[in-house]
Amino acid sequence: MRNFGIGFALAAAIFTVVGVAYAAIPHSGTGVISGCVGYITGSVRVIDEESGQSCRPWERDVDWNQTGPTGPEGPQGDQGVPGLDGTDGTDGADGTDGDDGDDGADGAPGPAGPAASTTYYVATGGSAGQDVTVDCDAGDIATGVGGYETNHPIRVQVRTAGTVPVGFNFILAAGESGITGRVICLDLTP
Ligand SMILES: [Ca+2]
Repeated sequence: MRNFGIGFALAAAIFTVVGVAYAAIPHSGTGVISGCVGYITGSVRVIDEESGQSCRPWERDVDWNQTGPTGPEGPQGDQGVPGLDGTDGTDGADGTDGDDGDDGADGAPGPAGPAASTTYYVATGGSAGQDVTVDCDAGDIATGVGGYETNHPIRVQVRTAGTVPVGFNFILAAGESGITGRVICLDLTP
């Protein structure tokens, strides 16, 4: 029984040491795994440097990092597929008025107007026992006058529209019984 108790205690102590060593490799602060390489034998062993272990005189130190250095940048990937069209933007504000344009070129000459009228006609009027008014048609111009009465001289007065002569009044003289007046009209409104 006594030997069994000693053996159990020894096993427990070894387990404790192994547990501590396992917990300290790699180094809890740096993550470095420390080891030693025999100069002659080339044998490698890992040590718990954090708990104070060190290489022996016939060994040299060697360390490994758990995490290696960052690798080189990888090659560029393939181009992605085109994205979807965006939504239409909102209308912009109205612009300011532009400058006035240059004057346009002169227009073509207009068509020739109607030939001046050279047509005349005679307007006639007459009545027994009273004065007579004879006018040209509306828009025409009175250019001359004529008339007759059998036994008496004829008295006439020009009639105007503004400054335009348009007809004549034929006025009975004493003793006259009737009168016929004639006006020569320039036909401006054929
Ligand atoms: Ca006329």
